[in-house]
Amino acid sequence: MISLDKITKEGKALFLAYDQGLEHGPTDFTDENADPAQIIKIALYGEYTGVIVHKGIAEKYFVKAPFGEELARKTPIIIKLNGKTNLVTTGDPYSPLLCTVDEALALGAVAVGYTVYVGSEFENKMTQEFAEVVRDAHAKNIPVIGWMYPRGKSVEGKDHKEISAYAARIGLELGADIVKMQYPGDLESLKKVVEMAGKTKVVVSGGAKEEEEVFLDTAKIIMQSGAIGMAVGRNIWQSPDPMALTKKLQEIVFG
Ligand code: FBP
Repeated sequence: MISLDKITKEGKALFLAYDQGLEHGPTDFTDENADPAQIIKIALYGEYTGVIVHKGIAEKYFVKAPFGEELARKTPIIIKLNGKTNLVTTGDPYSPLLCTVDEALALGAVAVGYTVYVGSEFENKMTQEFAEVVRDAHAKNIPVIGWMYPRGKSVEGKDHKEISAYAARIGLELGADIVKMQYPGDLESLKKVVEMAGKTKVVVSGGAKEEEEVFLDTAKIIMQSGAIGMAVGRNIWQSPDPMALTKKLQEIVFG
């Protein structure tokens, strides 16, 4: 078994996701959060168990950290190995591999991530790349987090609650150590996701910004499901007070 010690605390995980600059672009950002250095500060002082970035940010803001490499590196870095923009809106999604496990390791990553769009016509290509990432990372004792997101024409209009459980299972079958899942909408469906993931741990993404109370209520449900935590981005760094919200979330996740 690959150890998750470097990206968990007492078996629980709270990751700060900041790969949206590639995935969504400037529409997600304000003056307060467009600067990656601000996000690193939230991750560091908020004691996140990992911060998720693409290689460019890892290189320019961690290796050459604006406020000291040593300090920045105290937050475990999880490098997202594949990604795509949202500018191409035709056809099914494919997220190409953009960074190797070795490159990620050289940039200080302690874990790597990869998105599989389950149900996409390019699913086979992504499961194959994912399998290669798992092979490579596990040979180097690095945990792999699979973003297992149902997406594409074949799954449009279908019951995503069930497909999410299938997607989590695919993560287990392919060797993911953690699967990062979107909240399927209710506790029972999420429990099914956790059950299907088996010994692969589950973290749940935050999604688009919501009212703080709604977001925290969902976090409580997530922690009742057997998931080990959350990988949240916009709900934190788009908050008017990311540190105060982080504190509330810490209490829910780590109890
Ligand atoms: P959020 O908490 O901001 O939703 O981040 C989670 C995440 O999975 C990111 O890692 C990723 O960039 C984004 O959501 C993908 O969003 P989309 O649903 O648009 O593909």
